[in-house]
Amino acid sequence: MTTTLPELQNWVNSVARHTCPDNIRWCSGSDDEYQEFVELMLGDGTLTKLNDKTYPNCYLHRSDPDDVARVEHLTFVCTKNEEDAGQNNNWISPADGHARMDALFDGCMRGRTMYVIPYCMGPIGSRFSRCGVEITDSPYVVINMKLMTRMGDQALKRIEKEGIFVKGLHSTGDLDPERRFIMHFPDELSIKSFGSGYGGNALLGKKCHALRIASYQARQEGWLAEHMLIVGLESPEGAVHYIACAFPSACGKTNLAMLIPPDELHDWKVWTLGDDIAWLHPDDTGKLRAINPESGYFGVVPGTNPKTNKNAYDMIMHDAIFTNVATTEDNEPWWEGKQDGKPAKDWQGRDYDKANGPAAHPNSRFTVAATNNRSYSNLADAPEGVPISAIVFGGRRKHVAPLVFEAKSWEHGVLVGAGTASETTAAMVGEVGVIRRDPMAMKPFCGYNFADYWTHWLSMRRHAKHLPKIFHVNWFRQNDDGEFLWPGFGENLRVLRWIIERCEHRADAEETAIGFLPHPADLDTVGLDISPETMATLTSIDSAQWRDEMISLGKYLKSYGDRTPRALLRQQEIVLDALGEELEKAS
Ligand code: OXD
Ligand code: MN
Repeated sequence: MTTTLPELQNWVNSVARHTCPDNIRWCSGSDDEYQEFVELMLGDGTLTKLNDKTYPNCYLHRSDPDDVARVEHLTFVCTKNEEDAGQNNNWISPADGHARMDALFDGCMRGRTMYVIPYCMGPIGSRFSRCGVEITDSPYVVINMKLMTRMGDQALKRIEKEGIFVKGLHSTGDLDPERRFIMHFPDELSIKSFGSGYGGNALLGKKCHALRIASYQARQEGWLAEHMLIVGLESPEGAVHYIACAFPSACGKTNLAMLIPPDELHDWKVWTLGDDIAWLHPDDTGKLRAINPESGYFGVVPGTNPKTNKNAYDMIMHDAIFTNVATTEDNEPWWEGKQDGKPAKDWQGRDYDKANGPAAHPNSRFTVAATNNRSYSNLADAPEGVPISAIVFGGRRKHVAPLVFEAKSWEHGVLVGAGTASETTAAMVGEVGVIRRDPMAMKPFCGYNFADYWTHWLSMRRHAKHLPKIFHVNWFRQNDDGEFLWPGFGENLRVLRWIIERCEHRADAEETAIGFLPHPADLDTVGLDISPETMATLTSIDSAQWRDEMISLGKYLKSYGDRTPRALLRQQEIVLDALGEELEKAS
């Protein structure tokens, strides 16, 4: 198979001349092809079959021990002007970026097969979807892309019709961390990634295309490409609200997207549209509609069990790829928090020894098709997407941030999003548990200057008349003994219920300097073992702490210089003034 599109054919030819593969394989995306690549990898040991009785069609891949997470410090946005990439990105000029990458790619596929993967991010028939082609020398990438995107013949047809596609070039190289870079050329709609075979570094449709390149395009075209899950909540009366939630990596997006209602709310239904990325477009009526550009989940495995996420636990028991988990004596996958079985081999394939640390890598992952999920919504395939009632930001905060609050306006909500901060997790290379600002949970993924990004968010007012309400949640508040104050997981539906009832103007709240907070009685806590004192802590703020928070946010926003939108700084001043008044009244 080749293509009728000269631009694509010429690009493939020129990459082949440069990288010198032994073979070129155009991927059709068929099930037979998936099986063929699985067999190939079983043959060369890059995949092993897991227990076929208990985990049918499940496979384990062990990555290089130095290649286990996204590498933000090696990720670059190559805009013409450095300022356009912003201090939130590493920058190098397009010419230098290409030169550095081209030197790495020179002859790198000798002895290997080059796979050409046409893919579509979003439903094939949707005007909101965008296509790309990834060229890679990794069959592991091909089988993951098959689960994560609409890949193959149908995507190629669309690309040939449209003539526009993102060019993603990837090679695992020699996996030397010293020779590893991920570079984005947004003006050329192209990506070059070398030296890693892991997740977002290698599956170029995900973070590189659907967030970094797409956010850049979205700004030019008046829409938003965001690091958000999309979930539908159906009340017992049958009303469905869709909400989009932006939390940093490994902060529970997958769990929230497929939440199981607690017993007390058993007559509610939860529908999963997506667990990681949302593309939000204004529609003709002035509402924001969301599609999930992905068609699968690449989720963090540790902690998944029937209590935390039964839907995920069940969906990864068949037709799943595991990366860097441990295995049991019976060759089942095993991870910390599984609450069943025990490890025999660790994620590196060594006999398990506690002294070597966790059995499964903390950033070990599953890859599954979204249709494996019991709560999958068919609307994930709807070309027009779903209307969004609320946008929810959140982070992992031990202190300061209450359980939930509502922004007072869109502009204030943009400030709330820009102020998102969270403790770092194992999803990225670096220290874990340090608080860092992660505006809109897009710190690693915004493909241009954050200041321009906030301006763009504020400008959505011009593009959509009926914008959703904006909220902020924090499931991770702790007491002085380090215990979580809120039970989380399925119980989070109680908070989401308040959110949608606020959207319907049915729930009460108290206006404070930072936004509207529920009174404890506004949240349904029936059946929860939670004291009134704890509820009071979760639903109130410490004005002095918030004043510090706002001062530090103001400094952060101003660190982006003249480009920081005045309207955003104005919002920060309004909150700061209101906090000052609150403190004065209290003294
Ligand atoms: C992810 C991430 O893999 O955000 O989704 O790191
Ligand atoms: Mn993510």
